[in-house]
Amino acid sequence: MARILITSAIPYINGIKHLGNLVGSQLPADLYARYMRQRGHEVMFLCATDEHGTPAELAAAKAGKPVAEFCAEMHEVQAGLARGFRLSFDHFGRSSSPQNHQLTQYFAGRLADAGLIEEVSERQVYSNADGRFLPDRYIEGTCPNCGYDKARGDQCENCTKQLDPTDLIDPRSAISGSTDLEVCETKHLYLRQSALRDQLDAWIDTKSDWPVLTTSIAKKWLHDGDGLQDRGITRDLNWGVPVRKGTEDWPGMEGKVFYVWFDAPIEYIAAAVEWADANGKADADWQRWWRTDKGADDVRYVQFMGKDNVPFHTLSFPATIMGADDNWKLVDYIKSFNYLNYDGGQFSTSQGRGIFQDQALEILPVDYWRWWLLSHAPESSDSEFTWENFQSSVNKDLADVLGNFVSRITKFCRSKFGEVVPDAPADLARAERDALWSRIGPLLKEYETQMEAMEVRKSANTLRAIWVVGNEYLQEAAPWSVFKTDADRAAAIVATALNLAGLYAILSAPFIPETSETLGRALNVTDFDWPSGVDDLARLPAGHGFVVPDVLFAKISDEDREAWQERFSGTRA
Ligand code: B3M
Ligand code: ZN
Repeated sequence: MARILITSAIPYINGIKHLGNLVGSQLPADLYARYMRQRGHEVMFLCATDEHGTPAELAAAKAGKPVAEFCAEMHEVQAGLARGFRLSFDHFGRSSSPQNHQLTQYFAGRLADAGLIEEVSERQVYSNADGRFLPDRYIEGTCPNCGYDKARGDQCENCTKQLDPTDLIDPRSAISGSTDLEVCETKHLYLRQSALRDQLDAWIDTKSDWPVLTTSIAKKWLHDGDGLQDRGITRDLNWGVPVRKGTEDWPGMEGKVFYVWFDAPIEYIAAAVEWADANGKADADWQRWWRTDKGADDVRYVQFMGKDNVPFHTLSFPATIMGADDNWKLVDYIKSFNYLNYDGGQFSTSQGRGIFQDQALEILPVDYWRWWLLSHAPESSDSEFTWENFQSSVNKDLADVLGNFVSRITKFCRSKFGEVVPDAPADLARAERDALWSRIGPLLKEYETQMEAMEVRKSANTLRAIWVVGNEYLQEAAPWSVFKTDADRAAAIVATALNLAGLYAILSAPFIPETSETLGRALNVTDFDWPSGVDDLARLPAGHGFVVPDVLFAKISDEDREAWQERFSGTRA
């Protein structure tokens, strides 16, 4: 039995996420966590909401709520959606937790003690009316390039020119509209990532098994241009982790907070502390996952994320961990994803384009989405959601292949033998099992290898192939005609096929957990242990009762598809 720590990129708090966000991190992480648990490994699966930064402040302001209140509410909304998508987190934390505050300040202190933090003086815009420094995007004015009068201090939206706040003509605060602004000297902290460049480079070189998508992004940042840049890790915001050096004040840093990307990955650790605190566990219980001096050297740590998050996880966060030099666990494997596009364009949270998590669950049960998303995961390249493709995958894979097999075998058994596994002579039953296992066995091995390797699409393909065997078997063995001449052999076929349906409940659970439960309940499967040989086709013995389940998957009609296509064609209000 191995111990596996799994984290998914933590979703921003600023709004409900779309399906592209889901398939790029949380959903495949859940697939892997469920599979590893089913195989008997000890799993710690952590996620959280990413609650700091300008986007959180802006979203709260837009909602007309204090930011702490907004985050608390949105956390509950996102936690509810995670339950809806059956994401089996051991803990879904909050980066604004006291545990994360403490850890973030601790890491900053360690890095400072190691000489890896530099104080840099910068000139920044201060708003007298607002009583605060303004981040670049909180300053508006007229673009010197095109004359657009709502250009932001970081960029002009109209002509896309990158700007400095001091470039703007007639600058004003985006918060209050005040023009009473002045440029002042202020200090910020920089993490000296460049000092860790060789160490990071050597570490990445040991990761020859990582996906190319992951290592190529890391290498690009290490070697392109001027190489790895030092990063500002503090901001002038009210909301965030206050800058402290461990438990001490940091002179000159009053009123400043850590940059969101500094504290967000630390939340992976803090989520484990939150988990321990919420469940009455001791410190040793979370430390055995995270501290190599407290047992975590045996842990395999796997992270899941979209490609845009890779630089932070291959360089910045490892720099924090290495720089702190205090026995913290480094990631062992990073599984990264490309983007999922939506019907000829991009999913976009800011533009409300695509299907959002709450909307998806409103129109169809969760497993329809889980199946489509995972079987089309953007692994080797970007992939695209279209309603036609969605309709055809659901109707074929789920309804025609899996659903149809389960319905045929359970109904046929009920009509001829009643709702129990029929009794068949041992030699006939054995022969059926051997014949069927010779086809299932090799596919099962392939499925295991692919799941182990986090080959999401390939695993889905193989699972589908395993489902297809059920229909082929029924078609070839034809118990309905055998029954007319040889009721014993028909009983052997039916008993074997019912057992296969029982195995489907187990093997499909990582992908479609809700349907697996429904199917398992209907067939009275109580033992979800992973199958390993032909005898597992006899787990449901003669006389074992079951009920014919309701239709597992309803087909998506053309009318429904067209209506949804229309409804989700524009942007969300
Ligand atoms: N919240 C960005 C994202 O959701 C960011 C990830 C943080 S992972 C530590 O894509
Ligand atoms: Zn402009």
